[in-house]
Amino acid sequence: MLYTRASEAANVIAGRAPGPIGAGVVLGSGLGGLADRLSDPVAMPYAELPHFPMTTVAGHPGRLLIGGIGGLRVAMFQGRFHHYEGHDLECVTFPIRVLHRLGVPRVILTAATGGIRDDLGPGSIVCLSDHLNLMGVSPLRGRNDDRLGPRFLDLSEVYSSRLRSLAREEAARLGFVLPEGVYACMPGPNYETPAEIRMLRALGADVVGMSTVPEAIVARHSGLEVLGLVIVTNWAAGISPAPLSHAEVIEASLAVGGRLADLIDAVLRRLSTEPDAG
Ligand code: GMP
Repeated sequence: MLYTRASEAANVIAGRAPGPIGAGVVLGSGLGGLADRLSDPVAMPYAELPHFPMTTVAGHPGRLLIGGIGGLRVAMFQGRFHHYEGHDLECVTFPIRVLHRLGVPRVILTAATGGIRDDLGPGSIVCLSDHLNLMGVSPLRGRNDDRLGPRFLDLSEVYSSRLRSLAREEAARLGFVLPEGVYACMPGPNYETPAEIRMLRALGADVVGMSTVPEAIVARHSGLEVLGLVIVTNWAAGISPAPLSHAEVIEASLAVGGRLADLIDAVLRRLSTEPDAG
């Protein structure tokens, strides 16, 4: 049972790195470098944790790190699971269930995306305000375990307005404006056609990717606060004449990753000053 599996993984993690954890962070393609900022990290390869699937994507090494950032203990997932790898959405979102069983109150989701909106070109950092789940399935499909969350979940505010304004303030302090945008989640693994991107634009999407949304839904199901911070690594298909490639995505996210890392670092430090920091 999912509840039992998540609890077993959480118990092993808590045994190896005891103590309350104030935030989880899921690191997207090419963004693994943020983990270098953790003080006294304890690294746990997914292979050593019960019930964790294996990652198969370049740029996703596959381990959990627990360490400190400015007084806050943080759990960072370096390497995530995607639906397009063949994992079902229960596997994809398993790390979020584990955060819940560890008692972690909030999660920051990061990702590489294609830019659709005119002002969101490569190199932009975007704070998610909402999403379109176009995967054709919800990660909550199947029998509901009430210990994990409610059967029918309200998604009126997936991405916490409190965390969004906090992130905006910290970006301003770092000297840049943090735009907000709507993330369209496609199943992948192929990139979109130009016609699909025109469709997504008409539907109100600002950026497009193949992750984040299942995790955000499960985080809300688990009662976690969610912040989504994504990097635009490329213009979405058809906007520029250049063909899309994962090598370009990794290169671009490595180039901007430092600035996103600064922002997440600042947000975590700010959270560490809150009374419920953990
Ligand atoms: O390079 C592929 C990886 O980056 C996937 O994990 C996607 O989530 C993300 N990605 C970056 N750019 C794009 C894009 O233009 N479209 C889609 N669907 N995913 C993208």
